[in-house]
Amino acid sequence: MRFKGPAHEPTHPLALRAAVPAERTVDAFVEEFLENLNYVQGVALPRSTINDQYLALAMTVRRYLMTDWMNTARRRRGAPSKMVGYLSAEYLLGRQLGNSLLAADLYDIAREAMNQCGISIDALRAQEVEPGLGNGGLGRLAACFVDSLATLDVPSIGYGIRYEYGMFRQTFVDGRQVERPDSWLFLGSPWEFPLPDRAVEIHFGGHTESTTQDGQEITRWLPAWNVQAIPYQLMVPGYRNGVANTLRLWSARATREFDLHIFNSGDYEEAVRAQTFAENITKVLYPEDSTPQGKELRLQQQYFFVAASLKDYIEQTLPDDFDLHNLPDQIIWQLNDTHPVIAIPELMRLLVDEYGLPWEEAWDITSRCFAYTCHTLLPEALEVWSVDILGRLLPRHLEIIYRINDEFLESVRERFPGDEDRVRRMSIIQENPRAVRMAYLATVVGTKVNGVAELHSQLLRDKVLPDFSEMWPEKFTNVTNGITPRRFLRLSNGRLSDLITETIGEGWETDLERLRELEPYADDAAFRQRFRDVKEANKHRLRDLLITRDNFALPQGQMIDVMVKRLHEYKRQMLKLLHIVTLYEGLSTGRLTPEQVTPRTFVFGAKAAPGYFMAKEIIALINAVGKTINADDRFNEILTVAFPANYNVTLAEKLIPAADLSEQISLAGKEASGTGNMKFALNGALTIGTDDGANVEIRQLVGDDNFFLFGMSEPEVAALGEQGYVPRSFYEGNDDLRRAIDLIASGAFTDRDGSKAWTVVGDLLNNDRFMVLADYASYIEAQGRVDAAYADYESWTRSAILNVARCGFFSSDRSMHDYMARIWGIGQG
Ligand code: 26V
Repeated sequence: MRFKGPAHEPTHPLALRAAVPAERTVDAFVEEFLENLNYVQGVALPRSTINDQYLALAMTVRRYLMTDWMNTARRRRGAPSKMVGYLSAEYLLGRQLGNSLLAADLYDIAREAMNQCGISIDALRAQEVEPGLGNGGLGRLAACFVDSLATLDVPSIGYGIRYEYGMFRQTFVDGRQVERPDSWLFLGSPWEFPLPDRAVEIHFGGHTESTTQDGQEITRWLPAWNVQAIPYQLMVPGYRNGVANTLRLWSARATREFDLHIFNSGDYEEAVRAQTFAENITKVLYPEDSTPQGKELRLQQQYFFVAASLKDYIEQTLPDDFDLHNLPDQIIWQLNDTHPVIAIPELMRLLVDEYGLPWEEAWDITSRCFAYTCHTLLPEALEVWSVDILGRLLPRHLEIIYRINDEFLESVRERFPGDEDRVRRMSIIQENPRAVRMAYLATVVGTKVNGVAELHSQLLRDKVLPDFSEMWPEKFTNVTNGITPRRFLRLSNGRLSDLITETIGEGWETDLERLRELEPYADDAAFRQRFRDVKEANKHRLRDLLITRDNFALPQGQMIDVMVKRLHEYKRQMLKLLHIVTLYEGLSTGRLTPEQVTPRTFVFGAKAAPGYFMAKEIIALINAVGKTINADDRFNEILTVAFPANYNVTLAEKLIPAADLSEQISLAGKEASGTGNMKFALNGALTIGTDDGANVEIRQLVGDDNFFLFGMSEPEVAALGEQGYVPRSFYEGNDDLRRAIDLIASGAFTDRDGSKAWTVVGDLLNNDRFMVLADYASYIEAQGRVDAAYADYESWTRSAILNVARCGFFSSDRSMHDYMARIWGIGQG
């Protein structure tokens, strides 16, 4: 099926006019809202539920943005230029209502309109379940990037997967993580536009057949089964610029053959089973797990969405008579990590098998259409697909990968004759077990490979892909990650935003380097007071939220020290826990007097992958320590541990603006970038952090005086590893550390059952892959500097203001400009 719009141009003048926006007045807004409530929801205001009202409000905002959306599409069709296809298996979008109101500049009108209807707009915003279609930083980065692309009016489209169930909802039962399904679609999502008539068919399995025609070998793929990919479109509004881009998410549905099969066959149950099987493909987001291998369904998801996206673009976006040789002038596909890398053999297959291009020409095109972003340094996180699984699911793609590899290894042999060791190292196919290294495939074929922060890109070149960077140094580049200042400052921190606007004027939301103009105000006592008032008010807002959300009363007047991110050993939540236990142990035994301890609330937010045993043990331990400390009335005024369950974008928006201290304490060389670190600094928290990921750049920008650096550097980590790391020697050599660990191991926090604490502690003593114990002393020393600095609250505030003023670099708008200049070859923005 090829959908190309109407065969005849419409003749009625109304059908031809450009979309007209609705009037931007409170009255018009109220009218539109009631109209939606009555005629879309089918209820009258007095009988409407809060969900009815939320849906009607969303529909109303959507109506205003829709004209931008249609006009953007129309304008781009009129002046086609090279575009970006962002391929990502994850988009962690966060709630849409507030962001849409902000982008459309309708917030004040909507608030007043709702007031006049007797409705609290905040209550309606709270009704929205965020689409959590991602695991963590990688998915949120994709959401920030599409926001910036729209704000910069870059012709682009985001492609992804419409998971029916996104990131699981985390609850704690006896302090242990329990996962519940995230049924974000249950009450209806007003933001998506399903387009079932634009479905494309995606094939799987079967086998290939080769024949020779006129001396040419022709290969045909004879798949065994297929599913339909239904596109769901979401608007991505730019910030007050009349632009809306598209996010196209694919949902799997059984093909009509299944229906027919059900109808015709007597085996009704079997037919329904087959249907369920097809629809399982987009049922659930895979939690980034401890073992990425052997997840056939995950490979199905990956192929499903990229095959649908390529087909959608080639068949439905390009003109019918398009010469595919010119494809690289029309589109660059950005591969967000290895998840969409199967798009490479898919494009080769389309060009060679379906469009009949010679292999060499197809290769020339394909090798200019893709660029690859790597988001990790951990070897176990680099995706590989067993040849068995890949060959069973995508036999033709496996053949294509083999041929790419053969030709590539030939070129390695030419360049490095006799170096078979290198050939083995660089092969896209790994031996024992035989598997396809997706990062290598992307590196070999892509025009560019980038890391996500300076240090990460350097380590990527030198340690992860050294042979490749030696072969093609020009392929490698860096683009430091960024965050959208719209959501993570303007929307989430209205008070600070207002103070900024009052001080330096408007426009900083789209030109974040302008925050530099705040620098002189760091020395202005009156400004500092106002800045502190903002922080205080944000703490109150967080307090209110945690009382209703978690029935947790955040104490007042304590430093708020926050570590929020996925639970992973390399991120070292345990380091922070050891600091807490050290303070508690010191206070309990009287070695520390209360006066020596800065009153703090230690906040954690973290989900563990359901299959990641150690991460779940750490969560249980944090909760156990928190329970004991919070219940100990002796230290109520000094130490508090808060671990609100189900950390997500919505909670981040409340937590980050309230934070005084941001914990970015991964082992150097392990965190590719981090983006939470940027959000905290931009909201005026100071960072305690290692020289890792984007921390390096944050520290360079804000200055050593305004950043608490600790821990080994990456070369020191490497050296200690080589020399043979013995964690127990650090335990034995540091009294505070020994006492903290002994206290945990004694069972003091786990109802006197020491064995429960032993898994975590035992691993630290005997293994400690991420060198928590080696960095402990340095961390405790840095926390001492934090306390000392906090004691001088004027100077602390000064540093916080300078953090805000100097972090404009971390706008994702800047990241997008860098991608355009260094990777996409797109000139303007
Ligand atoms: C995946 C896995 C799967 C197997 C077990 C261990 C493991 C560890 C990490 C990952 C995540 C890999 C991809 C990822 O999410 N990277 C994150 O990307 C962010 C955006 O670039 C970046 O800020 C984070 O530092 C990086 O961890």
